[in-house]
Amino acid sequence: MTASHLSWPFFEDRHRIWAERIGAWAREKLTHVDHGDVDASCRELVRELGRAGLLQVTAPGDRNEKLDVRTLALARETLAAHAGLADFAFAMQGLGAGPISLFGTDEQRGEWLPKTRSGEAIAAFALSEPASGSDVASISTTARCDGSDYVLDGEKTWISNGGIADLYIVFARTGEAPGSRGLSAFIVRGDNPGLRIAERIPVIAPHPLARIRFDDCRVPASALIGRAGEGFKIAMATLDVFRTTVGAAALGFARRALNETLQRAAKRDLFGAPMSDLQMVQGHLADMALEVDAAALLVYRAAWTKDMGAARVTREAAMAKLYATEAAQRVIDTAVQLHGGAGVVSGHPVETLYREIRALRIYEGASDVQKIVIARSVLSEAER
Ligand code: COS
Repeated sequence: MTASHLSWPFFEDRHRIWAERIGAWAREKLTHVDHGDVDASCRELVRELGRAGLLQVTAPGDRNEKLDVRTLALARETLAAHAGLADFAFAMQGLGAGPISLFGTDEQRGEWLPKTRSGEAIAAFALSEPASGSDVASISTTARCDGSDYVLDGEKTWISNGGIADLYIVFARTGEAPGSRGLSAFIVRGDNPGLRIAERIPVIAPHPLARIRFDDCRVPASALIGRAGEGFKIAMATLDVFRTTVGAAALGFARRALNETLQRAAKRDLFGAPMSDLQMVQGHLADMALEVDAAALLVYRAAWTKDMGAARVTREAAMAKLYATEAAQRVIDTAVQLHGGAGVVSGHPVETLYREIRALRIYEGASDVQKIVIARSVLSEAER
């Protein structure tokens, strides 16, 4: 697979070394990922990634270090190109631990980050609810202050790693003010009494996913991340960092689809010549390559901007995620088309990609939400 983008000015030598390291690991370890028992596969992938030291980058080692978004994005792009489940396992360690690594106290960081970075603990980010996915401000799970504890009641759904996570970051209403200003973030242990997996949810690209109930779920006040009432901003700022990396995973899927298609176009004869001689096929290949490069530019622009110290990358991250995921869907659909019947056979790489890409246009902010974010940003700039 081409790696020419690594010579772009967004990257430093350490990124090129990192891309080579994670690429070598993926080529060796991801030849076959079992999707029969995704819980077992995910646990094994987290353990293996941890053992190889590759999860160290998912959270900073100490308070003075920062998450490097380019490093995360390169990892997701590479892992996704090999196996969607490996990308998922890596990504969730970062997103799940994100509120702790970005806003946690020294005690919270010390207790959890060494474990998420070594693969010893699996992390989950519990924000969405049956009645509020896109509209975060309307969350109805409550956290009531009771002495020196908080008591959580309510339901979360579409929670990745639900059922296998050792820690859940749970966003709940503490009621300091209506709407977005009355939410808080909590660390809840997977075995905390009152936390129950209500339903495991099977999806088109299998990975651990669940609906979770909280009934009289009591956590100590030390489980609160940041201050009470700051939950919405903690969720949004965490998503600002990790949304770019969703774009990176989509980019990895798209690159793989393009690569599979280039190989097929060169090898398969059609009307007495290689498929790649047909101008109609060339037109498709040109569109695919263009969309891959455009997605890469937006993804690494957003990652670089954050790494350079920008306080907010809300717009850049939204653009990266929106464009890269939508473009990858088009690229993969074309790949399936150019593979003909082979493209829809279960287990074929492009058939797998076709299922893998779909959720990325929905999770961590659906494409429609990204458009709202981008429009608000350009409108507020125009008003200034
Ligand atoms: N970083 C820090 N603060 C942010 C922020 C960000 N990225 N985005 C918004 N805020 C702040 C705002 O500045 C505002 O602060 P003040 O109250 O002090 O003015 C507050 O948060 C509320 O912001 P806003 O009015 O924009 O909130 P809305 O309820 O209108 O919601 C959207 C905004 C729709 C963009 C938001 O709910 C969203 O991103 N939804 C999708 C969530 C998602 O990704 N869900 C999938 C589940 S996660 S897998």
